[in-house]
Amino acid sequence: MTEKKGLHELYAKNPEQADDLMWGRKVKVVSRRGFMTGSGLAAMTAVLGASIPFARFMPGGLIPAALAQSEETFSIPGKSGLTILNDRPINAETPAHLLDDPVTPASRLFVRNNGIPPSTWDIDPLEWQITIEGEACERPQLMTLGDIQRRFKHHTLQLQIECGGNGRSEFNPPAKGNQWSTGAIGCPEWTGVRLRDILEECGIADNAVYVGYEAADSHLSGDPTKLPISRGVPVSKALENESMVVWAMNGEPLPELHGFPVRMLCAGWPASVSGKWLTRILVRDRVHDGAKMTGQSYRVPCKSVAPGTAVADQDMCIIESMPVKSLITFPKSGVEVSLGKTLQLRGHAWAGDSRVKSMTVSIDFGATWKKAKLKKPANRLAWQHWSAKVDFPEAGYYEIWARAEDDEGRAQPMVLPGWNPRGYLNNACHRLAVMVKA
Ligand SMILES: Nc1nc2c(c(=O)[nH]1)N[C@H]1C(S)=C(S)[C@@H](COP(=O)(O)O)O[C@H]1N2
Ligand SMILES: [Mo]
Repeated sequence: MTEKKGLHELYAKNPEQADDLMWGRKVKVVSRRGFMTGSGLAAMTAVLGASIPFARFMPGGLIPAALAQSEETFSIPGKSGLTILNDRPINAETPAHLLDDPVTPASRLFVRNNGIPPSTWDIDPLEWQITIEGEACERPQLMTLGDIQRRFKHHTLQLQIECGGNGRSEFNPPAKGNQWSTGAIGCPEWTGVRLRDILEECGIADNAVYVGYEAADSHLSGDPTKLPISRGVPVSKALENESMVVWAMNGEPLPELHGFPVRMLCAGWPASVSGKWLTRILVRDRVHDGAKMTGQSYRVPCKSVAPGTAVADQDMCIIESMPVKSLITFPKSGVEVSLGKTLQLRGHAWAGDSRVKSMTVSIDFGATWKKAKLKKPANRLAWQHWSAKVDFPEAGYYEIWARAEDDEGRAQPMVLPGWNPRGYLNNACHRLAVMVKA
């Protein structure tokens, strides 16, 4: 991650917590013996690029001087090149050119935490417990992750997750919250079971309306009676083939920051519905009213408003499907091209619950558009890859604009879409700067 200040703040506030976040599952090892051992040490060694002969004397919560004093880009183990937006809780996004992979590797997936993640270094993932209950659950049950893996059919799907606030930084007047630019999106491959299979086992009563989650992370205030986030989806979305309870990402156990050992995944909707560190599934007889379901969270004005308008809670509607959007992931913005050379472009496009029907690019600020090649998704709710070639008529500064259109004829706006108080759903065209040299 690129921000050094973030690292120091993180350690100043809570060194042991920082160790846990930075180096993984070792915090309990540190507090018992006071020194670095185990996988945390392995992570630190990997980052330093050398073994630490006296690691047994190295106190927990110490920022290695090589990192603390270096002016070089610092990276959290398991993450590469992300930009830190906040360090308590940890929020980090991925620059567009680092999202070029067809399937997003763990090292390049954005992190969005609303609270403090649980310490899961010493758990047996198969013994992790999830209760399924709620007013509209006919046979409440407790299942371990082991039970879930044994009892239900496994599925592997590539599914996009995008934070509802992705693109927030461009809104004016600005909206509070993490100032995401374009990097709170990714599309890894997930393995787990269908949420529907679990719900059917438990019995969904006729009066079921919503399926909510609760999780093991803790509230920033430290108040144990408060949850940082507990959201959900209508039953119809929960029952879709692609709504899953997953334990693996790209064939590996979920990384800790992404919900180890198990999370929900309801792709195409704000990723806040995809609860990490899942402990409870609630079949509700009403719209779920957990933390960040009510008020103005993950809601936009039901009717569009002028920028800066204050909107009453009862006039705010829950965000469902995310809008059509795309990214140019190659080349990196700011690229220099020699006049006469064709520039190859590529990226991804996605459209919430819908499919992307066409992809176009412009080199003249949207005056004319050229069709890009667009691939089919790996499966429903996976992003689609596109590519295009462009030529430039003369030397100078250009912008490439990329615009996707979904199968219901909705295209990305060229400028900012509807302003809303919390700054959600910015799906404006991605722009890339190009300098053409004679
Ligand atoms: N338990 C829990 N689940 C959570 C969150 C959280 O803070 N706690 N954040 C949500 C939000 S707002 C987003 S955008 C996604 C981010 O997923 P990622 O960190 O794996 O990229 O997780 C969602 N699930
Ligand atoms: Mo989010």
